[in-house]
Amino acid sequence: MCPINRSDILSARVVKSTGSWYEIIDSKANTYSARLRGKFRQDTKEVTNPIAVGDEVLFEQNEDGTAQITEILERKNFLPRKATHGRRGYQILIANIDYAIVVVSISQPQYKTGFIDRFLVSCEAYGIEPIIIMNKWDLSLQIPTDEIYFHSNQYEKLGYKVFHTSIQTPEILEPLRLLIKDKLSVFIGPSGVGKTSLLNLIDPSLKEKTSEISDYSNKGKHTTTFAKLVPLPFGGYLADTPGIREFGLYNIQDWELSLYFPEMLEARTRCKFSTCTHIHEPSCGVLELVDSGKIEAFRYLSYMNIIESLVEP
Ligand SMILES: Nc1nc2c(ncn2[C@@H]2O[C@H](COP(=O)(O)OP(=O)(O)OP(=O)(O)O)[C@@H](O)[C@H]2O)c(=O)[nH]1
Ligand SMILES: [Mg+2]
Ligand SMILES: [Zn+2]
Repeated sequence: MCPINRSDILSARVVKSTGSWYEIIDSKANTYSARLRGKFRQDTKEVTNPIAVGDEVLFEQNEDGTAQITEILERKNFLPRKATHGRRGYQILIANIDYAIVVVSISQPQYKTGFIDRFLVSCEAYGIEPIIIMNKWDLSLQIPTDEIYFHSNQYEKLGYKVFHTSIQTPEILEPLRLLIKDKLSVFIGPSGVGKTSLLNLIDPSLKEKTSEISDYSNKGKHTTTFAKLVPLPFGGYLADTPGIREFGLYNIQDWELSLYFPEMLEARTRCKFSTCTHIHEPSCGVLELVDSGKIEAFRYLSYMNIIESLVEP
């Protein structure tokens, strides 16, 4: 047997996954096509993909220039989503995220706070810092904006960063650029809101394909088909993801959900029952704040919708 020479073991970041092949980039910016070493064992059956985009891995080079992934380094966090094709368990959408950026548009299509709130809860639950981008701000001249400003202010009050952007005024992207420099960030949001357009503005060398919005439905067509990490020219990685409709919330009990609503954290300590779900229980600290208007009705509505969805058949 030949002993392993430590200098042969290299580390890299997984930037793309296409089934059994992975694209990995090492610290010297070399790109390799890599496969998982044959005897690689998966720890948990609940996860349908053993390696995810964003993973840091150790690899060995093959003579033909490809690579073999030998080990996955511990993940700092990851964003799961329900397994596709009727499979059980979940899929890791992306791992080791510094910022999960939810991109929505103020119009065409108009954002839903329910979507934003579900995203925020997922981030809180999985230890990921969320950021909100409200895009297509140029359209604010054509629509009433009171409610949009109201929501935007509420999210800021809760401690979330909110950016108002438009691809027509690229200079307003500068603070966002500074924030994501040297970080691993991911764009998540419904189809047609401008994720790929923003990505192309942040790194013009990309020229990723954007979609046309279908006029009649304002729903937007689906263009981006898989998550992929793009190295940024100023340092860091940014991932564009396909239009995502739902986030996974796994192993979360109903009474835990309020832990992921910052405005409920203090109030929930005043509930009579430690497993209070803040829906029908007597002497509930959260319901008191809902009644007095200190917890916004739209947030509580999201809370109730999410709690209902946690109850799996
Ligand atoms: N008015 C306006 N239109 C925008 C803006 N940003 C993007 N769009 C348009 O919105 C449409 C959809 O943009 P994309 O970047 O493809 O949207 P996406 O979020 O990547 O969509 P998927 O890849 O399907 O998830 C395109 O026609 C863009 O030109 C903006 O700030 N203002
Ligand atoms: Mg796209
Ligand atoms: Zn309660």
